[in-house]
Amino acid sequence: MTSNPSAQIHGSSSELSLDAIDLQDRCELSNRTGMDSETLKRAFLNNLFYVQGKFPALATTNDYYMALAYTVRDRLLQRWINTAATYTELGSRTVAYFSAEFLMGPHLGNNLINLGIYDQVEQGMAELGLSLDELQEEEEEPGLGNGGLGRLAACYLDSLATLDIPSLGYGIRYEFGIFDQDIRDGWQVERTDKWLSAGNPWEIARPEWSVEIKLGGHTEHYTDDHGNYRSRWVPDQVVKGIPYDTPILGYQTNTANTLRLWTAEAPESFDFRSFNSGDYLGAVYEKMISENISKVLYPNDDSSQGKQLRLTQQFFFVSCSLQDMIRILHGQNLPLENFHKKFAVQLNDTHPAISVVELMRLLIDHHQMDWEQAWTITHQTFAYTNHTLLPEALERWPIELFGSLLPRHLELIYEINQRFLDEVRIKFPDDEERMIRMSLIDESGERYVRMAHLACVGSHAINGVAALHTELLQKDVLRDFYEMYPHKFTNKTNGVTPRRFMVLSNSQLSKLITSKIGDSWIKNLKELQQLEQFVDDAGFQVEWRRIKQHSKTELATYIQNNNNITVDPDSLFDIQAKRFHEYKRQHLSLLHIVTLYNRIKANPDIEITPRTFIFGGKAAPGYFMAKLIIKLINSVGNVVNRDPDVRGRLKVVFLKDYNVKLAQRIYPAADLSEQISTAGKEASGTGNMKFALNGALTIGTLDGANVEIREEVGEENFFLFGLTTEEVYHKRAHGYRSRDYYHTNAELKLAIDRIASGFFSQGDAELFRPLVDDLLNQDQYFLFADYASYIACQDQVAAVYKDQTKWTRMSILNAARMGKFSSDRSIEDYCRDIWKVEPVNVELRQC
Ligand code: F58
Repeated sequence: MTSNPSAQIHGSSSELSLDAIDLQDRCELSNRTGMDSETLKRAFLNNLFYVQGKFPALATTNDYYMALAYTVRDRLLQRWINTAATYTELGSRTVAYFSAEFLMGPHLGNNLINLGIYDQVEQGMAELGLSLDELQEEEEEPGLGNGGLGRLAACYLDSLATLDIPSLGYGIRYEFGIFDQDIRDGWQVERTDKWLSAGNPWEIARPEWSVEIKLGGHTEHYTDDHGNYRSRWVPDQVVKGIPYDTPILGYQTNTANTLRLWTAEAPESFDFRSFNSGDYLGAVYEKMISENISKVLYPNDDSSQGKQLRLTQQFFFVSCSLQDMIRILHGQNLPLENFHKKFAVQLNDTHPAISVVELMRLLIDHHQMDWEQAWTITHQTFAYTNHTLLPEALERWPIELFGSLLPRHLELIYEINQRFLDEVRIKFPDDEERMIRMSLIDESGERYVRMAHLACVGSHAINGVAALHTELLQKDVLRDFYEMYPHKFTNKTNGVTPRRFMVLSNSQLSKLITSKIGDSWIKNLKELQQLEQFVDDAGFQVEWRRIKQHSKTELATYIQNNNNITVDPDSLFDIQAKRFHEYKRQHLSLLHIVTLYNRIKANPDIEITPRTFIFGGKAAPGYFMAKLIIKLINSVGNVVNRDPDVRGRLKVVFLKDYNVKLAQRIYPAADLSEQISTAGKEASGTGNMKFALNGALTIGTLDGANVEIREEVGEENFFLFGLTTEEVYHKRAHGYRSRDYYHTNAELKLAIDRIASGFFSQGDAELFRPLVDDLLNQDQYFLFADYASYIACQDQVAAVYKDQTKWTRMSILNAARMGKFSSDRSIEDYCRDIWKVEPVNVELRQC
């Protein structure tokens, strides 16, 4: 085993002569590692001078932010290098989390919390006349994800490090992340997210570990020296993958794991070829094409199928990562046969599923392994997490496109498929229909490669992300695979990190909790249960309420500054923050708003609980209906917020550009969390967990993790409404007619008629017609069927809110009973049941 301390991240076996650093040098390191307020300040000013090249009089806020970020990074580096050294020496079994998205959110605050120096740094900055809050605002967040799936990956990295599990996150370093959202005239407008333009102090490029990726071309067949028939891939394009590493520090531990993201570049040799032949522009063009690969994150339209660049991105990062892992294996002098012993790879949905084939190709074509052994290693390596129940969201690639980009992989898929279908035939003889359904190739019309099938066949474990979701996968979406391989299926209910979504974002509530039960809940969220003993303690209730009120006031100020809308912090803050999608039913909440408005218009003196409805979220740029719903929210807001009859009792706010930063402001300020998807559509949801952890009550359907949240907090502390999944299936099967509900529910009819009439669109009765027509004629997400139950439930919410003691009690119980939903618990489940990996203790060995 090498003693190179950085070999797991550096992967080289050459000796680094740390011993040559003499004692004095080592102690000078303390300027870069010391954690007391004085040392931190000194280091900060040093970085301002030597890294930013500024003295205070000329420094901008960004200079200060950068200087602080480097000060923090220095402290991370010491832990990072020690962690890598430890893993390398021990040859530790390592989790590789493969994900096309990592929605990390800003790093500064989180790193300060995990290092345990937040308060010192805040004080130190204040002494220098700087506000830590302002410096944190300066950070451009890396928005390298669309929503829940990408954020889950980020929470899991935090928990992996906190639990001292050796792990690497592998993904793509998109130059442009999820678009920035503007609102113009009520419509969503997208802007490019240039998150790297001011530089990224958290990453380190590692060009020395670049790898080459082949694309396109054709295959050739030949007989090798041992007389074996073999295939060789002759690509027509080669690109270079360059890794950029970001340290991921755990909470109160020395473990700092690595997030390794790949950037695509043209290999120099390609430039040269064109350049030498005088084709300078050709060379530059080549470079441009190559660099496109990691240029932009795909927004999640459901129609992302058939986009060549997306398949290229997937293959690119998977191939880079697998080659990198083989390099690490070799660097630790481990044989390739041990690949699955060294690494457990988790496939975050099907986006990295091509890795099943790529690992087979690397083992067989590059390392001359025989098929059986390669297959054993491959399927022992991978495990697959499914995140969706929407059939239209299951990835498939047209064979033509697939074969033109990855000709060798298509051959291997045919071979895998043939062997797999032989197995199916043996287990289920004479069941041709089943073979057609299960095949890796969809041949019902145009031919496609089915990525979910590939992931199921190539993995030893398959999981859903909430109990109901896993059950529905087994019964419905992946039923044939469950019947074939029941032992592969497990549930792994999602979780969220309490470090970012409590300690950092709700420091006052966190401090109150810690003052009562100590701080071990931060690493062991189940301990929150001890709060139950204070649920009837009047003093505790007052404090709990005061903190909620404080967060609401802060959000009210934000709304005033950003939307120029005055909202009352005493009103009920009713919040729905998530991606816009019809199945999530933001428009069901809109029907509630319009209903309340209609009640006021019919009787302006009606007794009503004042509410502020807050929405946040992005719609995929090509998703017309989702964008129309955003427009409708803003249109309804324009009318309701100004109508004197309303007397400020209802306010509707759309917060633009919902991202991790904004989410951290929103969760602490919520009274009511809207989790109102059609039952059977939301795989899990994780916002639902973050809201409840911060003391919001949930109004929700029996969907995704709502079911388990309700089980935990108690049905008396959860506002339940709506059809169950079974009822939805039943209605669909027996001819659902939304119009019947419209005709029989007067309030629903009035709400729809108001929207249809052009009342909210300055008389334009055409604007919202697509939405209204869809609801009246189709309503595939059953808004009308759930409307009455939703409104009745909301009336109950309003009544309970009037009793602030009761509400506060419910709020405390919600937070106290959220222990299950820590991502630490999720990760422990994965480690035990799927990855079979143990924690590794890291000692700090340098100054
Ligand atoms: C989400 N999926 C689920 N997909 O919708 C949510 O219920 C779950 O809690 C979460 O995963 C974590 O398990 C999701 O966010 C995407 O954003 C895809 C990105 C790539 C294109 C297709 C959508």
